[in-house]
Amino acid sequence: MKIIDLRSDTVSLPTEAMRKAMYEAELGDDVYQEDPTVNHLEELSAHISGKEAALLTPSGTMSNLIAILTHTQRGDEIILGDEAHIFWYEVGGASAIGGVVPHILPNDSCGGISENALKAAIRPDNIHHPRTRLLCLENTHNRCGGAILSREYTSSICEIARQQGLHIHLDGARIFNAAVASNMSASELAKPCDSVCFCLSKGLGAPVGSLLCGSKDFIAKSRRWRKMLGGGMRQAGVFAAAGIVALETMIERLAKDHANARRLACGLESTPGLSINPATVQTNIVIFEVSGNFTALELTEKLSESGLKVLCRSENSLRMVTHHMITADDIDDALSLIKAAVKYLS
Ligand code: TLP
Repeated sequence: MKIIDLRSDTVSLPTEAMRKAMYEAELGDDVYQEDPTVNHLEELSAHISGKEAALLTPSGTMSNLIAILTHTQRGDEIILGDEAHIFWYEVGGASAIGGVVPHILPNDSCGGISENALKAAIRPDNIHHPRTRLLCLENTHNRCGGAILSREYTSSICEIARQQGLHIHLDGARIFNAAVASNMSASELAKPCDSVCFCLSKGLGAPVGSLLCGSKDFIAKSRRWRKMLGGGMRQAGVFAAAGIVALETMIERLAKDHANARRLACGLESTPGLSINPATVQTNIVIFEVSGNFTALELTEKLSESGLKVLCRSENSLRMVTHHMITADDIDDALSLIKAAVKYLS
């Protein structure tokens, strides 16, 4: 049976060029900063993100945690959206390990936080309050359906945060999707932020890795946190080599994933029993709702039996994510399977 896996872009496998680069990679001990391939990837990443330096970590989760640890002290407060990945899916590490207080503000459907809500949330200097220290943003925004934070929005919200002495971290796990879709460089989108991390192992198709980018001083401190968390790796050049190929060859093609996501959304819109507004699909994430007589879990299970893997988000909502292993024909096949499953369940 043909399997079409749309649960996430994290399921995408490395390309032939990546596998070859991994095999041939020049290696050393990266804890001594002697792995030439890691060093090259970090230099390239600093350049692409427009920051002074970069640090390779095993995952987006570790990059976000290290950023929070480096920007804050125990007892500080961080501000983030109520749909933020850091809030939902990172095991509460910021609180458990960093000892920070999350102050959650409502995300709008575009992944933003209102400027007035931010102004009201930043605490005055008072012995009773935690110190508000960090604003965390996310671009593209996962739980807001891959929405893009525009450069204008990011600049203006960061301006408010900065005036109040906050640092700003951008979870840019999918920043290149935002960059390609808005025809702008990742460095422009990340410019107003002190730090940004991006992932190699999502839409870019590499097997492992995330890069945390910021000033030289920030990255030097982050390197110590990475070691403490057990993220100091030895011959990490084995997978950094794939990351270099990812940055050199897999960014521009993300436009195809976005076109496939729109194709999927349009097909879903015309399926009775499902609801989605295709105009909200800006990048490679497609979130839709079931409005019929069945639950999202029932649809997920039915689709899985026919070889289509999707993610069940809640009782009535599902997610699909396009990536480099998914073609337009796969999208058409997926739509046929969905229409058949919906008919069966209705
Ligand atoms: N997101 C994963 C799951 O954790 C939900 C996915 O399948 O989308 N920031 C954002 C915005 C992310 O979407 C993710 C992964 C991460 C951070 C964490 O990255 P990893 O999985 O490398 O720790």
